[in-house]
Amino acid sequence: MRRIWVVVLAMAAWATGCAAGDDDRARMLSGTGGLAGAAAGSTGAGVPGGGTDGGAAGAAGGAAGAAGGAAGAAGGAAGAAGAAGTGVMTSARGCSDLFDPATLVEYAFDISADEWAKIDYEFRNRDALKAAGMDYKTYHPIVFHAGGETVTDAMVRLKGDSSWRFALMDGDKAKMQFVVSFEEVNPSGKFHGLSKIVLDMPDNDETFMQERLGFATMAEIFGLPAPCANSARLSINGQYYGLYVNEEHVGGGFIKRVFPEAPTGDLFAGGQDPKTNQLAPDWDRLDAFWDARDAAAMAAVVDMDASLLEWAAEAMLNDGDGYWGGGHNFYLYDYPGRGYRWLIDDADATFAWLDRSDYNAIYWWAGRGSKQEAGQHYLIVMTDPIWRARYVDALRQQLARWDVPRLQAWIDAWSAQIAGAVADDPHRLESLAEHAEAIAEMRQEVVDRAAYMTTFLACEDGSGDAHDADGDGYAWCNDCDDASAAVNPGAVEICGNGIDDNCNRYADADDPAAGCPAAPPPPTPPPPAM
Ligand SMILES: [Ca+2]
Ligand SMILES: [Ca+2]
Ligand SMILES: [Ca+2]
Ligand SMILES: [Ca+2]
Repeated sequence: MRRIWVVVLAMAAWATGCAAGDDDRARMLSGTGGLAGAAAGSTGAGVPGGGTDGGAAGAAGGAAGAAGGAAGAAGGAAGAAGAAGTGVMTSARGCSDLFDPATLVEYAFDISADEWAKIDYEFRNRDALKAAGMDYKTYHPIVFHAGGETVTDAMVRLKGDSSWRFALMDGDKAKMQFVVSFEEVNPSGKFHGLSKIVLDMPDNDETFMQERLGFATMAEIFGLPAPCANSARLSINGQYYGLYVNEEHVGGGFIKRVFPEAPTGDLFAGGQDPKTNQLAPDWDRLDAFWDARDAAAMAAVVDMDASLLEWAAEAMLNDGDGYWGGGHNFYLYDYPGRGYRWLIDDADATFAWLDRSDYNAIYWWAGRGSKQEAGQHYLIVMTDPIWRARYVDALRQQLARWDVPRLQAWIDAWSAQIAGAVADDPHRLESLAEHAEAIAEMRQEVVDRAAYMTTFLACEDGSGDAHDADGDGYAWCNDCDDASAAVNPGAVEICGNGIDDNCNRYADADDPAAGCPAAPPPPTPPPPAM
């Protein structure tokens, strides 16, 4: 139930943009939290044994402890990284052994009271710092432990965006999310082959593994690039702080792993912020990407086939907060010789997160009550008959890859693996009964989303139910509102009726193709009394 609450909050936050209300601001500025405490060395005891994932990485188990050894040579010198072994790579996907799915990783930070106070201040005053133009994600020194290994020159910073804002509403359950870096002090520093580790856990993931399952599905079910991930318990100054999805950072190292044959292209977060070739990305090419207004212009710079398979995979995940279902949260990689392709960014709003398995695979916004945008390039494809048909074909290909037993085996193994860490998590918001219910819903969604997509595709090719309830000539699968004959993808946008008449996500003046006059600006409020 709380998930619905969060969706409502998300809509409210979207509607007000970055301008938090006074109440929000006051709350976010309130005090600093506890936890400074003793700087004792730590790492919790016992690593609960993991189930197997049934996937390729199972063989990795046990390799981590061996550090040093033969594999260490592969990574070269890792600077002042203490006793850590480096360069250990396992799994068919080339994931670091730190992401072995059969292991529940144990991390610990030792951080001084002074540095903890600073990071806590940043956490609680994010919006104020941002508004003042100050960096609210600065790095702080820690001593980092992973199992029995120690890194003395690691740094940590906060991470998150909307998930951070929501966490601030959680009172003493507010959980920080982190990026751990091994390359701030020593630019070539690495730990188990990684320059950074991301610890992700938004407060609306009652399963504690949406992102982990989403990334694994993208990579191992669909064969698409996605960060390696498993789960990790984090202790801070000797106290258990919480459970996270332990995941690979997306940057140059990620690109080298997923595209070893073509690692030199530009990578942009959100299609804007360069993450590789940062000094000299091809801005002209990126301009051509954003200037595209039709499929021909788009296809001139985009790897269309790879991109459609990515979107179709996100549609299978029922991703409520990615590119397919929200127009944002994506990486764009300019694959040399093939063009831009979308890559998944976060996957923590997937599977049963939306509480409904039957959101339309094309008109995902229909009935969702969401303010999420539809992407410019997505709409180009969906309004072009040829490319739209190829997107539907991509859906067919991805549905054929869906593997219910394998996905459910992952859910079963991983939920058992993390059960103790969930129960003990001092920042857990939901009850254990709610957690169990969310896991059950996730398990069921694996079945239900595939069933929906099967029905959808049978409507698309006319082999199944293709009813047209409103009789406007567009079957339910091709109609954003099958209860209104005036609304369909062949209609003309009517200005001023508040309705997206032509099914391109935007109504009236918000529809760039409609030419409607802009709505008058809201009246200016009177100046405050002096
Ligand atoms: Ca219809
Ligand atoms: Ca209709
Ligand atoms: Ca309209
Ligand atoms: Ca419209």
